[in-house]
Amino acid sequence: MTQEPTVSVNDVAAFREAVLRKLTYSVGKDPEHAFDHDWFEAIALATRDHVIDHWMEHTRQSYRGGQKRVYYLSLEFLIGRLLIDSLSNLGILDTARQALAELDVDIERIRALEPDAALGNGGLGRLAACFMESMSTLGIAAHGYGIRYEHGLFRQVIVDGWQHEQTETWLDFGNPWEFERPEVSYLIGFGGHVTAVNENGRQKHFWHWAEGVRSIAYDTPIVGWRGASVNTLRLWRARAEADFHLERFNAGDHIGAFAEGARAESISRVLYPNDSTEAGQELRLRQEYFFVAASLQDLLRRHLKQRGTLDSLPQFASIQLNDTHPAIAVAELMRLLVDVHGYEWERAWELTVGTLSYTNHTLLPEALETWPVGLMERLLPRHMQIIYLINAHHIDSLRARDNHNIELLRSVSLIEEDHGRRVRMGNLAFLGSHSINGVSALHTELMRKTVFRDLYGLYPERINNKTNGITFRRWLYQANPKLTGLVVEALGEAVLDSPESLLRGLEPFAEQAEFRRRFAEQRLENKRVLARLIRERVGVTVDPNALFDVQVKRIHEYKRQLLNLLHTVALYHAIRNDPGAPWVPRVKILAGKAAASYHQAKLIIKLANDIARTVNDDPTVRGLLKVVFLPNYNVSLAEQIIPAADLSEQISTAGLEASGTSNMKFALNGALTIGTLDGANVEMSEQIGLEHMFIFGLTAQQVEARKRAGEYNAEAIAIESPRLNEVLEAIRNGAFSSDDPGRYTGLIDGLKWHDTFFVCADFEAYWQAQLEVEARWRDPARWWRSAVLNTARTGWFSSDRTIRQYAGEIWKVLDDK
Ligand code: 26V
Repeated sequence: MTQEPTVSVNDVAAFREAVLRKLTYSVGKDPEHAFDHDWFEAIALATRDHVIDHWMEHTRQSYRGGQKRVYYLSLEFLIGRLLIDSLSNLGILDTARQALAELDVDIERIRALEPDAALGNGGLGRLAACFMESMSTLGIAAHGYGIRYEHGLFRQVIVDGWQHEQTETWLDFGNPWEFERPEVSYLIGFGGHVTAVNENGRQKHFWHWAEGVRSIAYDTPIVGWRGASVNTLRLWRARAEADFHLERFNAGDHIGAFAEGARAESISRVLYPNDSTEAGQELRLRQEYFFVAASLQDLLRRHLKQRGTLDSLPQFASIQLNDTHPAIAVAELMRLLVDVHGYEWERAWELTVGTLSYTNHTLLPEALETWPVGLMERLLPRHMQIIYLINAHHIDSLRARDNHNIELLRSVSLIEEDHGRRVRMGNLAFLGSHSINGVSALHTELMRKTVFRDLYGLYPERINNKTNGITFRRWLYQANPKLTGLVVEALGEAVLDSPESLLRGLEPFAEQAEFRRRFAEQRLENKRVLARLIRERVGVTVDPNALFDVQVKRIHEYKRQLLNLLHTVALYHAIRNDPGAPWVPRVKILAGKAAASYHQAKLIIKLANDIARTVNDDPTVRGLLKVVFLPNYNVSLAEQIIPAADLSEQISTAGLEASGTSNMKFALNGALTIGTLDGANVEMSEQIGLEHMFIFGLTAQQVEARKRAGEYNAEAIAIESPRLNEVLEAIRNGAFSSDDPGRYTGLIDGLKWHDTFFVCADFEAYWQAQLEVEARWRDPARWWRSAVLNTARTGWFSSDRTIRQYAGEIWKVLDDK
């Protein structure tokens, strides 16, 4: 094998040659006959070579240095595209751009060819991806562990206004970033039974599982900023132990011979929606156990190889559980320590709790995972025994503390007795972890008061807050090169390395008219690009000078896209009633996917599209209001929308959005937020200043008080507000659905009878806040001053800050980070 020369940062010729070599020898094409996709592959492979150099060096270093390792266990990693990310973090984006230009290849066209790695649903998965990048940037020795889904989150197509789901096939052309590691493979058991034997006076348990599934590792290197270090994201694929049953095949059962294999491999076939209550139960549990078991075996093997004993596990390994999806790790680690490595129960428990920590990402009761005891017993019989034993120790220790409060015992138990017996994964994760964190100050406070109130009473020192963050490399430098250029021009290159502290330096520029003009100008250019995309994708022409009012996120009732739509209709009515008034031209942009089984969310998408059609076609509106629903929201689309937004909609019912992370992305890019005091919006308002945001509506406390009082009557509110009433009646009576006038009767009646998410309660306040938005927009000096200050004051929301806090306070790695 020939050693290929590596390219230094400015070596355009070397990069060009490297790409040509990859095109010829790895892709097998000559430049004249290469398709764009061939170029993509050649460029990705040439880029990957650089990554590998850093990767190997870093891996060697971390072994040599004996650093403590962090393991981030997550069922989701919403990575998006990696080409520009890698080039940019390696510092060779300009080099590559120039080299490709010399080859007559437009990097922007090639960039768009890369499929999104959509191995996540939304914020939770994207957070995991941002964290991976920050851990590499900070030089923390970390491994991400998850599943290499063949099909990521579905592709959303809109037909006649309705969402349809198509399978996502991101691997169709292969994946140039990953390395298959067939030699890194574990056999994962399911089902069967447990026997116990007495060995030297000690019970030893043997799990005779009935079905074995092979896990195969696929590694993707994740490069930090300026190539600081490179960590590994290890994703597992499920493979049948034997391809097919030869005897059955020979006996003529040509389909049945493959059935078992198909069942095994279905584990890594498709990502589950995280926001649907109707998820197929058994396969999901199999996914959870599969990736946890493979990951734990892998990391214990690494630890043993390096340290020779598991006694030092908590000292040299930290395992972060991303929500309860990997919570079975508590029982699996106990099983490995006790049954396989021969530890005494108490010692194993110490090691387990010392190593594991857990992040909670939602308080919604319907989202808290529980598994039927019967299913657990059938699929993971030994784990069920272990869970019972953990529970028994736990309850005994409470009784020993003289606690006989039945209500308390019931609430902190691992087993829920009320709705058929179920295992509570949240309680299991809590008990088995030394740290439990929420993802914003408000969310953590509510965690202490609600879901974990009683466990918090028992272990108050365990709960802590780690407010989410975002990686600025992707969400500012790569997504918004124009704004980045302006910021660098103002503050110097150093701001790219330390935006957390240096971005604040932008504050004085907010007072300069010339800077504000240029700030507005870069936004306008981004808006022109988005306007073109909108025309291409949905055939709607929008004016880039209009206010771009954006709500992009998963469609869920608690996120209240409906409130946004009610405002849209109210504005539409107001314009129609007084077409000559000096209206602020506005484009409402919405995007987001609904879980396939979530009918109400799908109906909201249909309503958005119905409203869009009616408003956009209405000549009396004269383009003052346009409504756009952009299909198939994903990371790449977010990267195009967010830098072009003027107004960011963060309008969840207070108390229900754990943090939100798009709120941070918008503010960093200089959009102003209209939002409730929910999740991280609260801390954003502390950093940015209330006067540079549009905060409205009930607080979490007020929502709670109203719920408790039980006297909230949405219909009465609607009757008192002629504006709201008119909107509701119009939608209800088919003003936007003449083809099916009854389409929204149920939706609107439902809102009046049990407005679970307080849409009507917040409507007037929202309308007023939107009036303030318009007033500010009419005064460009004020608007752009606020916009600049939003960018200047969002530094704290860097995921580097978040990761530094995890590293210092939970993982205890590298105190100097
Ligand atoms: C799950 C479910 C399942 C049942 C139906 C309703 C429902 C609603 C939401 C979810 C998602 C749970 C976990 C999650 O994705 N949380 C998100 O995590 C982000 C990163 O911490 C955070 O910014 C978001 O606020 C939070 O919703």
